[in-house]
Amino acid sequence: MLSERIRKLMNFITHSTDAVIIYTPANRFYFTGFMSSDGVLVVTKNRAVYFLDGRYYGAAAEHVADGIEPVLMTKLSEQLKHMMYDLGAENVMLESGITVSDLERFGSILDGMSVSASPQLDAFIASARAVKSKEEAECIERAQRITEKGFEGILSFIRPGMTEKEIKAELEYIMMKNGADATAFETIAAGGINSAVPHAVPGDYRLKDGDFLVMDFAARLNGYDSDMTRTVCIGQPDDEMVKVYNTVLEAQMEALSAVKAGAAASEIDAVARDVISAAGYGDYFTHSTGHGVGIDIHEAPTVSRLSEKVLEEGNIITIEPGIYLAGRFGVRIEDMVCVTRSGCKNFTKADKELIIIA
Ligand SMILES: [Mn+2]
Repeated sequence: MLSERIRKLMNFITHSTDAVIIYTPANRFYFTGFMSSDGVLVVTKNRAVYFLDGRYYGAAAEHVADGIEPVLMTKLSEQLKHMMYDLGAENVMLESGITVSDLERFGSILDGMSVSASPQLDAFIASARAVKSKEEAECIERAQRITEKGFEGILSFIRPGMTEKEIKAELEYIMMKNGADATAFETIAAGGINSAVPHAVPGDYRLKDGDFLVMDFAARLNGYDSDMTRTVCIGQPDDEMVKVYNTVLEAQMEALSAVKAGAAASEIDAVARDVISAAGYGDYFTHSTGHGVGIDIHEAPTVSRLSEKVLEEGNIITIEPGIYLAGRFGVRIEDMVCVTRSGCKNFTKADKELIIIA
């Protein structure tokens, strides 16, 4: 029995080309269910052959998805050439995410065939990956539970005088201790004026009273990411900080309540943006409202002004508006939700009222 993912890919091939080579790690994992640093998955109209080196070949035999034939990679160039010549392949597609040098390498191995990087293949895979299975959604939700243990733990750890790097280290330590395989990305802990930089890198800045602290962090579990951002205040915020915080929160809640299957992603972005613009901060919401999350931390669908996607049941997306006042402070609040027919299931349970660290 062929796995559903491979079957859909074969169907795509039947309508488009003779064979595809899946080479990027995230897509290899998606189609094979097996994580490895190297490997070449070749899929034709009726076969899925996974070339793996000696480090992975043995384990792959037990763990790859149904219908995939693991083959020990001895001399890939010869093995691949033979397979394609036997097939009589003329057109071979690769993902456009591969490097130019890899494209050239496969092109020279398959001399005489048309070997091209295909945006259509990428679009097909991105759409497939954007709709999560029940198992994938459960895994992402479990990763999010670990992420939130990190948040609970960090709240009793933060003190004025600590550096952003200390906050980052502790957050990651708590997530790892609670079962994370890794962090999904480099943790952001941005205090004071650094909170106004959306992708700040934690440094030696020491938190002081009156600072916002933006923390964007996440656990990875079994190959899947989670994602979350909270902004807390060290000591008492001033009136404008409270206004900005509540504006971001309102934008986030409004956008969340607009999420459902059939809604345009651009419309969700507009809901958040309108709340922020109405409060006078439209120019300071400088990124998109959200993104899909899965094997990659940023994947389809993008929740932005320019997105042409319509949300589908099973999409897992973030809703994370922010306001960034350069040289002063910034606020971002991010939840991760699974799109349902009538709305969404919010995987993020942590409180969103402004938390003051006394
Ligand atoms: Mn995010």
